[in-house]
Amino acid sequence: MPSKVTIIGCGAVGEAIANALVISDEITDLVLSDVVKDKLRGMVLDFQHGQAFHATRVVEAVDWADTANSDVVIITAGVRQREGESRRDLMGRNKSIMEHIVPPMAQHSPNAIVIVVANPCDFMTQLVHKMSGFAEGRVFGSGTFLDSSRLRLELSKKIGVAPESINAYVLGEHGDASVVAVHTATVGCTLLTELVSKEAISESHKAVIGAAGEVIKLRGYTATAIGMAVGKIVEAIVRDKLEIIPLSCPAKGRCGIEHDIYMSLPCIVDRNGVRPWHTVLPPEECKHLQQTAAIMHEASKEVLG
Ligand code: 6V0
Repeated sequence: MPSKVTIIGCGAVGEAIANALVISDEITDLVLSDVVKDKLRGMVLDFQHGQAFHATRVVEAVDWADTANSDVVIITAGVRQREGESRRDLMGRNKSIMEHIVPPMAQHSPNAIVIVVANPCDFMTQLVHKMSGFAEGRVFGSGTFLDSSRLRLELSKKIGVAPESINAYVLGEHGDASVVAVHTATVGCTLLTELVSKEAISESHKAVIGAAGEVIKLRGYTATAIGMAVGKIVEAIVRDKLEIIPLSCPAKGRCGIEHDIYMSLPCIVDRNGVRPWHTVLPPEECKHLQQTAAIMHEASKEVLG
């Protein structure tokens, strides 16, 4: 199936996603777009020089017309955290970048599925959805898919099994107020809570919350793992996989959440985008998500009014 993907914002994260997509060979056309044109041209040439090793045609977007009729648009344009900054600190700066991007993107690719990666991911996703006017399931954020991968890694170190064998979700905010779905997590067919203590899970969760900060302190930015995560989301779309992934989506009405906010909850992903996946959590975890939702709703007033 032909599939055209556009990445808007080709800094560290955009390039990591492009790499993941090209190596997976799942898409036919990849359009890279950025406001820094010389650097973009250099990146596109670098990808084209590897054209003999993969089937994806990589081109640069000279203008918005080059992005026209994309099946998937990935938005990573935006400033990133500096050491000590939280994701929410980026809110105002990245809102103005979205205001430049979303109207022409929506005009040129009215049927696209849009994946928002720019931070703060949940707030930017809600903003992009509102500005685009697209149907709900067609705009979502990468959310806590990456956080869940980080959690599986941390737990795998404690338990001594591969992260792939751990079915554990981080939900809620992609940020400091995330929530681990502890009671439904499994390792093989054993409940996680049978294998490790609540303290050990909470220690792993702490490591997840601190993970981005640790990488930023050491190398200045995070990009590689989010690149892989978004590559997997695109694969689930183009292969119509019906895969369940925690992604940033409208939360109102799920798990007792009453606020009109976006946060990560399990979604089912196919070629039409995402749909909520029936999720039953114990009351204390629902309560935790509801509390996070209330805090996020307050914070969202800065971008959503
Ligand atoms: P970067 O390397 O500074 O790249 C950002 C790119 O966006 C630059 O190349 C800019 O030129 C470009 N850009 C800015 N404005 C526009 C515009 N109007 N149109 C097109 N391009 C534009 O940052 P990096 O790639 O490291 O991070 C990008 C965003 O992703 C930041 O907001 C990060 O915080 C966020 N991340 C989100 C993650 C997640 O899990 N959701 C993970 C890592 C980073």
